[in-house]
Amino acid sequence: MANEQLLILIKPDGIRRSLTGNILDKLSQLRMTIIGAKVVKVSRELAEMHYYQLKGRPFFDELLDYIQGKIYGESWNKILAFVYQGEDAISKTRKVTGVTNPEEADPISIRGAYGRITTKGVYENVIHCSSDSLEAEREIKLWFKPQEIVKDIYAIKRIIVDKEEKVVWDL
Ligand code: IDP
Ligand code: MG
Repeated sequence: MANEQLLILIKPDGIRRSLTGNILDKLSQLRMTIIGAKVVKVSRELAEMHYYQLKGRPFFDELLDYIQGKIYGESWNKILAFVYQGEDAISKTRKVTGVTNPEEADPISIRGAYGRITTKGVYENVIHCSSDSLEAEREIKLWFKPQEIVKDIYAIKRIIVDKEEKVVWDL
């Protein structure tokens, strides 16, 4: 079994419907540890980079509006971002999360219990989690700076910007 880390996002619908506690409770059953956590206002640029593989799909623009909370109004542009670590963390989290389509997800999974499809066809599936370790690395480096994570998980480098030293991911 591998010790893995992954990115987990509680999407704007999860926050709006006050599901944070319920979701974290289900995740805590997996005995992973949190090594990074923050609230993020999602820019269009960040949304596009996060979902770059889905560019060109018919639901892409709606997906960007959804992950930025725009479909609920400007004040709902916030998500909670976590880096979790644990043995086989990715497959365990994917299982408790459930499949992408909330109507097809196991009813006791997070998406099955709390997700829905809106009348406009948006999958409100309340949570994102990385699907494999390569995706996890790309996503964690996109959402978090090295100093926002309490463990050394990927290589870093020190650079000088405006005469000040900065620690960044060594991509
Ligand atoms: P995942 O979140 O289960 O890994 P992906 O295929 O990576 O699923 O898709 C990313 C996100 O894009 C989904 O969580 C969902 O929000 C949205 N999405 C994917 N497929 C569809 C679709 O067919 N209709 C509407 N939204 C979709
Ligand atoms: Mg995915």
